[in-house]
Amino acid sequence: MLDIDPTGILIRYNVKLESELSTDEVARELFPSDVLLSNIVEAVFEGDEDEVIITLKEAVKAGKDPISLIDDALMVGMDIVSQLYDDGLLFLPDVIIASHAMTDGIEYCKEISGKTHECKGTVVSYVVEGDIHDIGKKILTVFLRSNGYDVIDLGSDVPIDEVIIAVLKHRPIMLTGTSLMTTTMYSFMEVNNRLLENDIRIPFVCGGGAVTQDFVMNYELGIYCEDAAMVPKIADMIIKNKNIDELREQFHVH
Ligand code: B12
Repeated sequence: MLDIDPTGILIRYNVKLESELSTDEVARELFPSDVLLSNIVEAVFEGDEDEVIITLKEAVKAGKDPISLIDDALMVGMDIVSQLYDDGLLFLPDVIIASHAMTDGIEYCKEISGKTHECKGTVVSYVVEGDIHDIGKKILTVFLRSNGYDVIDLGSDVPIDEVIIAVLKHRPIMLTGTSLMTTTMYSFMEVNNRLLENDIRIPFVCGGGAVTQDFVMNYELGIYCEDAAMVPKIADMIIKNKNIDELREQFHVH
């Protein structure tokens, strides 16, 4: 018989056992100090769709801007879930439930934002084929719409042909693409080439977890941006006739 202490093996493979705090306690340490925001964050963390709307309503009633709540609360909640998932403290079903609560929250904020509907320009947005991660893209469309842009949202897992057809049909000022998986992001290059074949030279703004600036620099129309909240600012520059080189100069990290 080998003299092995089994508790040592369990500790190596069970992250929970390594932490003195429970998962809830770890999460709570990451909640914001503002009670109104913290309540929303908690509701996303718990994946409680009803509570997300209740807490959002309370925050808006207290004077918080619904669009800011996306960044300041809903995304904070989802980031905590992502972090704890990456750390092995939460599991895929927890992430799915939280993402549904987050999506309901985004829809609510969009509905009640009541921001201007002047149309500054049309944008086509999509998530690459094979990829269903659409929360970032949903946030992006809310930011663009609340800044006066019409968004043709093609959804997620969108084949290249559909993207090209939509661009030819709607003639947007820019195209945005989201990819969260290293396996799916390569289709951005194909979209870039198909746009050029059709003589369409619009900025193709790409982002999402898997995407990097170095990768996006490989294709002619590509503009990289880490944060969805920056995309309306890019659009504002496009309608001021900034070209792709100027946009890269302004928005890329040098
Ligand atoms: C939520 C989530 C899911 C949910 C998706 C729900 C949904 N409707 O989106 C579910 C549970 C369904 C899921 C499934 C899977 N997932 Co998942 N998922 C995540 C998780 C935990 C969080 C992603 C998220 O929504 N974050 C919150 C949003 C707000 O962030 P975001 O999308 O990154 O968007 C921000 C920026 O990237 C940016 N942005 C986004 N889009 C754009 C676009 C533009 C133009 C710009 C400028 C900016 C921008 O702005 C946003 C904020 O400002 C990540 C882990 C992580 N840490 O990211 C894994 C992760 C993305 N998933 C992963 C994997 C592997 C999968 C699965 C294959 C798991 C499986 N074994 O089945 C499947 C894939 C199914 C498929 N075919 O797509 C991997 C991808 C690994 C890789 N690099 O390739 C990750 C990184 C987890 C990991 N560490 O392994 N997932």
